[in-house]
Amino acid sequence: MSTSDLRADFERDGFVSLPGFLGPEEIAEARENLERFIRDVVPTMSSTEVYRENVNDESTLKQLQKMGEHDSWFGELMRGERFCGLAESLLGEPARPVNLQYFNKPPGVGQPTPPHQDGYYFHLKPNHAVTMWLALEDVGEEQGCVRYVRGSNHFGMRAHGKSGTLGFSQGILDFGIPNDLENEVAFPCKAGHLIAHHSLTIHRADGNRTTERTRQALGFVYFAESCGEDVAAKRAYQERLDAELKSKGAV
Ligand SMILES: O=C(O)CCC(=O)C(=O)O
Repeated sequence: MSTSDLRADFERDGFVSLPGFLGPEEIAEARENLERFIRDVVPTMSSTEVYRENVNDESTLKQLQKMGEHDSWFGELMRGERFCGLAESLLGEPARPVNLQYFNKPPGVGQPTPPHQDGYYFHLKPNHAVTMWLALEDVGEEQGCVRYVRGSNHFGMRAHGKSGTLGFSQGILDFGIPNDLENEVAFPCKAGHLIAHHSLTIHRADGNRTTERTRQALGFVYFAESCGEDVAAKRAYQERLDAELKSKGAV
């Protein structure tokens, strides 16, 4: 698909889907580096950047933040032409790499991702950013694949409130109305499949209903260069959240 067709789809639907964006050898390399990162880098990270479903059980690792800042291999992946170039094509302007995250739903305990818009967390004006989600393994509906509400990027920011979900603290309070579920599209992905959504696109995922399969992915976040970021509001929000999680013993 040409870059202009891709961008037109992104603007119309609020998302695009690129099966086979990375090949099997590239995914194997990413998984090797992830293993190394979890073994060598995670022990050096702050507890507020490492989320586990059960704080005392390493096998329940669900989310990592800022991987590109902690490790040069992931830093280069996030800043490199392959991903950053795609972000710029989708946004229609130069883009700033902001975060590289790991998303897992461990078997048996992986919780649903509440419906949300990433822009609610980003504090941008205008809200023009993209998140790309790369499947590191085959992810079916039963493991909790990502679901996008088609066209929801055209209707601004919905009201969010506390979701009670570690890693996705805010969710859309009135999800379901008027046509959220009718317009929802599920994205089961094979390893290497990349899906990408705008910061105003509503999305969610079910929990992992399997007892033996993980649900591993990487999330790449890019802000359009023209966006202003309310850094003070973002920092204040993050500090409140970290304090709350620490006081509950969740991190
Ligand atoms: O992996 C998930 O369940 C959700 C990921 C997500 O919300 C995102 O990439 O913005």
